[in-house]
Amino acid sequence: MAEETIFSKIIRREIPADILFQDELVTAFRDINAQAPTHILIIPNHLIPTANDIKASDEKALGRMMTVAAKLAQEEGIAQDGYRLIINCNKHGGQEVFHLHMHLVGGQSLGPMLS
Ligand code: IU
Repeated sequence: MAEETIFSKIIRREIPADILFQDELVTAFRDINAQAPTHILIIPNHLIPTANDIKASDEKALGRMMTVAAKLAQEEGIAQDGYRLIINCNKHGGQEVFHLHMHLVGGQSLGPMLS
């Protein structure tokens, strides 16, 4: 069994976070260390540690993450100009929290890559 992270506590609302969306599959909340005017994390409610651990049975939650990203981009007013969706994996990807999460980043021009 993989170790829970602080994100599980956010999902269960045991610690505060600025939650923008939650349903039975996913939770979305503002990143505490925003790198752009909009910086939201979208995560599955069940623990998937890294992209390496994704299984076919996770497809419904992963699909919902994409749908929620598109909805939140509209709500944030960044859809037209554009944004970036990022999933970091392990050391070379710069992953720090081992509960799979997708960053929705926008509200400014991001350049060729987010470092
Ligand atoms: P990474 O992809 O694992 O590097 O990103 C982790 C992100 O989680 C990072 O942007 C943190 O600012 C963010 N975060 C958060 O929003 N709330 C928390 O309690 C913790 C990390 I710990």
